[in-house]
Amino acid sequence: MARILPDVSRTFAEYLLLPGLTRQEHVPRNVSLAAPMAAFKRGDGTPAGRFHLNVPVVSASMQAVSGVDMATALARQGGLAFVFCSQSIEDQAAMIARVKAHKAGFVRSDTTIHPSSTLRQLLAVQKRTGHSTAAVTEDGTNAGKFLGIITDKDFWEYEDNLDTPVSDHMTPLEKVIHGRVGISLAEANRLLHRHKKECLPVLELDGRLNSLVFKKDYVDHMNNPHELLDADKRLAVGAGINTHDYKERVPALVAAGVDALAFDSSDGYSEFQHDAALWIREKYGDKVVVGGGNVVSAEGFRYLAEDAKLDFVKVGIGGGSICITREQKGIGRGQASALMDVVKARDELYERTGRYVPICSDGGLANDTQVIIALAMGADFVMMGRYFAMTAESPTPKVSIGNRIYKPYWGEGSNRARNWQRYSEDGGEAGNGKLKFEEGVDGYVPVVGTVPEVLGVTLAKLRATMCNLGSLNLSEFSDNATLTMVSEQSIVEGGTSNIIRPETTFGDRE
Ligand code: MZP
Repeated sequence: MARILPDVSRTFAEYLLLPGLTRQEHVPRNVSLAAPMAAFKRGDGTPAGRFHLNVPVVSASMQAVSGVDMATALARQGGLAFVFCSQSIEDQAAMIARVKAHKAGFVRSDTTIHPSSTLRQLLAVQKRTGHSTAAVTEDGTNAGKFLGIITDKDFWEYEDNLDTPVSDHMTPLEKVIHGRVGISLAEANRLLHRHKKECLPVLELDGRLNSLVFKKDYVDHMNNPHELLDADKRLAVGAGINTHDYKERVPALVAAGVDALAFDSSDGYSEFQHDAALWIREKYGDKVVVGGGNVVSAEGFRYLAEDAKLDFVKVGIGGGSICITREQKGIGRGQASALMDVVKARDELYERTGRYVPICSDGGLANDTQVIIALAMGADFVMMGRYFAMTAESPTPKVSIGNRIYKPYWGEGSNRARNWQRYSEDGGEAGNGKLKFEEGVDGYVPVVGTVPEVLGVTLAKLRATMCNLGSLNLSEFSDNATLTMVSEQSIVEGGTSNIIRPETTFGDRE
């Protein structure tokens, strides 16, 4: 006979936190939002493990969410994007490589030109790369003998003869302030500062170009102190993967420099995911972080965390804003109930074996409060789709509808995404390329700002709540958390009452 769980499926909106004692030291500037993302053994280095996020937020592996701009913007804030896998292996690996090209400090020049090329040709290269500074080398490659530098300030596109050679306009080597290979980043930045320059070429001993150091990267770094970088000071990036083509996809992503992988599946409690996870672990050991899911039960978590040896496990089925899995297939569980069950299983696994496997609450987070509640309930970090689809950095075009600006947002299980792999673990029915039924819908979300703007607000609220609970880090936060269930009437009481709000009157609130 079927087993019926005694508890009702609960959502985040049904809970509130009770404040704890706030001491003098509990102020936002003292709060750390670092969150573990890779499994670690008790006593292994820092509690954050071998790979950690600087803020507990990642973006969903979805076509309408995580492209190159999102990955760059989010890593700069300390989080991580999972570049979508519902595209060819080559295209996904190229996106990863583009994010990794953003190296803080020494960068390989991607805008290089031959001295006899014309200004017109230079403009075409600058347009393609989006960079205004070009290194001029003897053979036109980024490792050729360095001859000089040319930027958009060296000529006027509408005044100068665009058929004249670059060599007529460039600043030649003898006038270029440059460094030699081996110079430290601090010294390179000092040279830029002292000589009031924007770019410092670093040359090999034989005069070939090694790399460039830019003032704007230094400024960027100072403005983004939480930037998530790899050991080579490149921005960190994640990628979604599936259980069908992982033997080809994962090697391409690892070669492109990916830091973390996550199986993108609505139901990850499967032998397909288990076998794929072990294959990756066997081949790459601890070199790359591998997460999986999604699950909604302690059993599902234990299977992926213990048997499949995954680094983190995503929790949530059917809660996503564009998701109709629960309606279509009758599977799923309230996000809060699923999370609490899995948190218990994670803590029990840690007690029993000393292995800590972080969990990610994925989908259905409708506002900042719910992000805070999920972290208080014990999620190590959260994954969001809609939240990021609404930002300037999501890969979709803006659309004007009525008097507002929107962006399209669609599920990976929708016909539009045609992501048949994700919704057919056995490669059967839907695996023939035709979706028999959809698990996701296609819609629009309002544009609300840039990633730094919206995330800045969410994290400010999170830090403030952590202080209310007397916590300086996320693990203290969930240890200190006392939650209460709320009645419908107390939710009404928590909103504004008996006043007129101009936004409501003018009808421009959601
Ligand atoms: P949300 O943040 O938009 O509410 O939810 C995003 C999450 O929904 C994703 O991380 C993924 O787990 C899930 N998702 C993506 N596509 C679908 C679908 O088409 C879906 N059903 O459920």
